[in-house]
Amino acid sequence: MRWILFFGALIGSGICGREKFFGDQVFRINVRNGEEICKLTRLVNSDNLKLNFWKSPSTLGRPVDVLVPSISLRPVKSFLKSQDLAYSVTIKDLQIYHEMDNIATDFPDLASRMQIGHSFENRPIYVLKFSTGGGERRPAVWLNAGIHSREWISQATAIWTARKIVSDYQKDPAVTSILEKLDIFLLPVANPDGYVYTHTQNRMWRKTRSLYPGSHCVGTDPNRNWNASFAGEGASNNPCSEVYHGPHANSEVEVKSVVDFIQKHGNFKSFIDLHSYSQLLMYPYGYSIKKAPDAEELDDVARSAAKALASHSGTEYHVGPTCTTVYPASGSSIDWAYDNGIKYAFTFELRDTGHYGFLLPASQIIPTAEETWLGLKTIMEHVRDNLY
Ligand code: BHK
Ligand code: ZN
Repeated sequence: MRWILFFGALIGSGICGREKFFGDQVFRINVRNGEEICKLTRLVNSDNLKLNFWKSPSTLGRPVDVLVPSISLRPVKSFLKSQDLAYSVTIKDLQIYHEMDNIATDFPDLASRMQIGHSFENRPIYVLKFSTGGGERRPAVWLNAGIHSREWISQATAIWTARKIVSDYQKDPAVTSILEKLDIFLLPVANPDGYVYTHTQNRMWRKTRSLYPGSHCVGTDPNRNWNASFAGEGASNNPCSEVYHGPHANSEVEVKSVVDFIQKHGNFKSFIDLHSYSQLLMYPYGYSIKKAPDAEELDDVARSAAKALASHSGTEYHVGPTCTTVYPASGSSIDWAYDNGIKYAFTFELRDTGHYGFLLPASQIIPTAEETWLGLKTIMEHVRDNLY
C-alpha cells in the first residue's frame, strides 16, 4: 500500500502546472497471467498519474505499452517493482530535443545540433545541420516546423524527416546528391514556448507566449511577425487576436533568431515552412495578390512536389500562391524569405482537410511524414539542379 502514498504525494507536487513533459518515457510491461492483469488495472484506474495506455492490459501474453509522464516515472517504477511486474523502457525520452541529440550523436560526420537562440521563456532553440562539407556557406535549405504550436503534425514530421535524412544518406541517390551540393538546416520546434503550452495548458494554442506592456493578452502570431509588408493585410494590431502581428517586425525572439541566423549565413536558396492542416502547397505572396516574379517556376515545382507526395498514398494537395489559395496574410516567413532573395520559398499545410484537423491521430504521423518527404525531396532536387 506504500505506493498509494506515492500517488498522494504527486498531487502536492502539482501536476496541473507541470512543465516537465520533457523526459516522458514509454514502458512495455510484460503481463504473464490474469493476476498480473488485475494488478495493472490499478495503474489504469489511477487518474493522477496521467498515464496514457497505448496498448491496454487485455489478452494474456500480450505486452502492455504505456506512456509515462516524467513526473510519474518514480511512482510507476516503484509500483511495478512492488507488484513484481516485469517491464522494460522502450522509449527512453519522447522529447524532440533528445531525438535531435541522438541523431547528431549517431551520425557525427553528417549531423550536428546548434543553438540559434532562445525563446521568450528562455528555452533553447535548436537546429539540426546536415552537411557533407564544402565550407561554411554552402548553398542551403531551411526547413522550418512548429511555428504554430498546435499544428503538432508539423513538429512530428520534421523530426521524422531528420531521421530519414541521416538514414538515407548514401543509400538513396537523391539524398546523397542533394547533400553533395546543399546543406540542410532543420528547425523542428520554431515556437518552443507555445509547444510546451499546448502540452500543459491549452492544446489549441497557436501563438508565441510573449507579453507586452499595455495588454493583458499573451502571444504574437509568429507567422505575421516577419519583416515582409509587416502589419499589412491579414494581420491584426489587437494583441488578443490569433493573428496579432506583434509590436514591431521581428519582435518575437523566436523569429529574430531565425532571421539573424539566415542573414549571417547569407547563402540560403530555399525556405520551407511546415504547417497544418488543409493539404496545401503554397508559395509567395501572402501579403498581396501581386504575382511573384518566379511564380511560374514555383508553381511548376510545387505541382511536381504535390504529385510526388500523392504517389505515396493518394493524398491530394492544392497548389497556389498563399494570398489567393487561403487568404491574405502579411508578415509571413516565406514572404520574408522570398523578398530577401531566397527564391524557393514554400509553405506546406499538412494533413488532413479537417476531419481531425489539429488533432490528427498518432497513427497518421508516419504516413504523413513519409508522403511529405517525397514532396520535400522533389523541391530539394529542383534546388540542387537550379542553383543561382
Ligand atoms: C501560410 C503561409 C503564409 C501566410 C499564411 C499562411 C497560412 C497559415 C497562417 O499563417 O495563417 C495558415 C495556418 O497557420 C494554418 O496552418
Ligand atoms: Zn500554421
